[in-house]
Amino acid sequence: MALALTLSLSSKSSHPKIGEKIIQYGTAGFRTLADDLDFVMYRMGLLAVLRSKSTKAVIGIMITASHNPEQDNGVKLVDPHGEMLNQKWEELATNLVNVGDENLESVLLDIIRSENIEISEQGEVFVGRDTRPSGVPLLNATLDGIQDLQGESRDFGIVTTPMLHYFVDETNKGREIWVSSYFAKLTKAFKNFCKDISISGDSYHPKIVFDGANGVGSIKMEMLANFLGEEFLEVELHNAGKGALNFECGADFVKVQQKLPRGLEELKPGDKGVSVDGDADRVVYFYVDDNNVFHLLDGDRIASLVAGYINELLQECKLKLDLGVVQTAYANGASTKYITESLKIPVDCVSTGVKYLHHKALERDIGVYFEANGHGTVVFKTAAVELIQKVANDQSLSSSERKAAAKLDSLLEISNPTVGDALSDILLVESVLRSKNWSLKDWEAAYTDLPNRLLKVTVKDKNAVTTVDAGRKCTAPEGLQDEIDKLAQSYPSGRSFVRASGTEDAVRIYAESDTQENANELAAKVAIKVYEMAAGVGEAPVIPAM
Ligand code: G16
Repeated sequence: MALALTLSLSSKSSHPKIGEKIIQYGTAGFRTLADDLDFVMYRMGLLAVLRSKSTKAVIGIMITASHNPEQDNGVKLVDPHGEMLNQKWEELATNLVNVGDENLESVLLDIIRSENIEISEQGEVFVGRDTRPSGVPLLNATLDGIQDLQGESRDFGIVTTPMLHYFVDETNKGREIWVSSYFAKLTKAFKNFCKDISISGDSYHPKIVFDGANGVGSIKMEMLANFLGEEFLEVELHNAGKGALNFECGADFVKVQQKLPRGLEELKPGDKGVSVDGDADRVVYFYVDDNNVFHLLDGDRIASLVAGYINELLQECKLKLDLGVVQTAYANGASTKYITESLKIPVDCVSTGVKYLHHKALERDIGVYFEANGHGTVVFKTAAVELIQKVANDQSLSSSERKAAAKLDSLLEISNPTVGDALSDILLVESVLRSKNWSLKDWEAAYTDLPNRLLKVTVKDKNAVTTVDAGRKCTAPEGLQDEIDKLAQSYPSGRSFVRASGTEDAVRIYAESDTQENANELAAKVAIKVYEMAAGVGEAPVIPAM
């Protein structure tokens, strides 16, 4: 008879559960005040070892709260191909985190049994963290969890989230990795792409004015710039660590506030502004025109730029591959119209969260996915890349066909196929702009965004706000959707929806209309409805003066 399995968790008493509030594995893992996370990290260390044993592959743990304020922290688990954690395991994670200390062993044993895990199997976990000071104690809690189930760990220290995803994927593909191999891969592909393109005229400048959100993005961007050399891309670094993380800077601030980040107030007309978020998995571009008016080029713009260019290259090299774009409800209506009607590329709309976009995009030969907030990448099937490489090397084809295929091959090599990656996305955008000899103004000319506004409202319980249809229809509180519909219909080209954030304790409100004033007003009116019908807390939203 087999002996009953028992677990001895020697560090459990050092990481006691605190608080009674149920916490959920949200849009991108657990995220809350860093002070409340010690036991969560310990338990995620335990879970990651089980996931590793179950998949017989390396699993990643990224300690980050990304775009959230510095006092928050969080954890994102990375699956074997570098993708976000499998959804069934998200549920196991939520359950494991919410159970009392006295039941921890039995819940772990349930997972071992239900997932048929061979406990003697080796378990290996890669760990990385962003620059938050709370990252170090939380790392120690994570390592305790890994050790308590006899897992091996490899600590990469301060890295961007997409770097950790890349390391997990590469290792599981049997390739040796070290921190600089990431930069070497990106820069080699970018230099290859650039080799036959000469820069002339006044439109494209190989220079960016970079807002690092005072986080890991600035550290790694500096390294990338050193690898590249100024002739390929000059990087003027700002918000490189002296101020508070994400405070009035970074991609989320720039996208939501639609204004220049702190430290870049003096951006000159013609300069290319670029902001990343706290763990450098999102990026947005921006500039000011001669009248000092701010212009934003967000994730929707990146999707249309990159997908449009890939389409052109496919036509030039006469390859018929299935190319598609994936967006969410936050995508500007004008971008979706432009991609489907002008570029003639199919667009799918899925729920918010890179995990949903990524899997949808994988259904295509080449899938370009971006959330409006600047989170996205390009994914592709191995067979598609092999076909592209075959064309690039086929001497019987014309030189223009071969060149287009070689460019496409380099472009796909620049992209991070595991998850949205701000640094790789910057090189993707720079590749396309360089190839087209475009300024940001040229890029922006493709279509005109519908004016839009994002707001958030804090409510007593954000889970009381539920949605269906990729977050576009609100099912509770009862009657809220009817109110939103009535309001949206009363504005020209009005569109609005609300959903509970999966990363912050808030309900997000999105509104679009024909003018910025109307979009602002519609968003505020919907925010007031949310506040009234979903038990808002704090100050009530107000309608801005016109
Ligand atoms: C995470 C997710 C993104 C999502 C964002 C906001 O980004 O990875 O896919 O768009 O949260 O989600 P929510 O609206 O649910 O708060 P990050 O960069 O914060 O990790």
